[in-house]
Amino acid sequence: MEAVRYVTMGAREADATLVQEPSAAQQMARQLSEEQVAEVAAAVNSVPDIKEPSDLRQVVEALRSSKQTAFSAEDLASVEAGIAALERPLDARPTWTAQKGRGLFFVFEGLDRSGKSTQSRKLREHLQKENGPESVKWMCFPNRELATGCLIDLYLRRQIELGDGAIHLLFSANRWEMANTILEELNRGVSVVCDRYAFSGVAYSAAKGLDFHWCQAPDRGLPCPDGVFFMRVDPEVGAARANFGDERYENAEMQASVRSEFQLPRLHEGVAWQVVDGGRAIDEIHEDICKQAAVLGQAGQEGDTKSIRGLWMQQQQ
Ligand code: Z5A
Ligand code: MG
Repeated sequence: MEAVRYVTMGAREADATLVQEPSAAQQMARQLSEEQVAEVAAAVNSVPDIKEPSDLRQVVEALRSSKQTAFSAEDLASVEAGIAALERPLDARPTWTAQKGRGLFFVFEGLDRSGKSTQSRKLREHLQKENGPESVKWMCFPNRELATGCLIDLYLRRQIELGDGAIHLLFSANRWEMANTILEELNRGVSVVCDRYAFSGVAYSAAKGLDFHWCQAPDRGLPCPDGVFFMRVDPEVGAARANFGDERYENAEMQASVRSEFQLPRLHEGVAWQVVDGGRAIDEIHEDICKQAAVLGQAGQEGDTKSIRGLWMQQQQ
């Protein structure tokens, strides 16, 4: 497999009219000292690349047997719980039971700086106005607050090194750790608006040269969203937006490969995939998304209950 070159394009000037919330990455970065980061790097950088989900346990063992202080025994146990979800064969993956009146599950996907965070937060506000402040939960992947997410965060900021297989599986474990929470929220009538999901997982790893089907396997069976808004922007548009170039994959070459992977029909099979022109004004895009969300919310009702399928479970292996 050809190694990916990480050529940073450099951050462009921020749009002063649009206020950026500090990213979860920045929040997580403040919690670990330089010494702690160095200890984690020393422990995991020597782990060989990984082929099977169970191999990911080597990362946990490397951390457990080192003198690092960033991750507690409890943190490492939670990483192992995420790994256990990936190890399950397909016929042992959970089936999701939907309750009557459940909330809706919307996901935003797209290239870097395509406006996912902006638009997902605006959809949350819109749904809150329509149905009440407690009616929506916003989340994002990677969830950098989880222990798996902390490792992912360190990797994305180039503080630690992990093989392409290992990091792919960690991203998936990070989602499995949240799968029951997503279900619980939906079944208590709360809609979930999510910034990136398994589609990013496959698109970014396949773009590095990993096998597409291998990349899909760990995420199969996760709750399938009711709708995915894919924010389509020209590469130059994303690269010109604030802070582009700060993280590992933010370079023109990688973005072009990710764009091709996102377009593969297999990624959208069985998924309500909506392509949104993300090059327009923020409010215009938002209006469009609100209309589409209303239509998607009506689709697929079985009697009174809208079922929740397992992602990519209908596909041929
Ligand atoms: N990754 C992976 O490899 N595997 C996985 O399984 C997952 C992720 C889940 C971190 O993601 C990385 O992890 C990512 C993929 C990989 N690759 N990289 N690098 P992240 O979601 O945490 O990345 P981020 O830091 O939030 O950036 P982003 O998501 O790429 O940006 P965005 O959310 O799409 O854009 P935004 O923050 O809404 O907008 C960016 C700027 O543009 C901001 O200043 C806005 O105010 C402005 N903006 C937004 N919309 C517009 C319009 N319409 N006009 C003008 N300006 C706008
Ligand atoms: Mg974002």
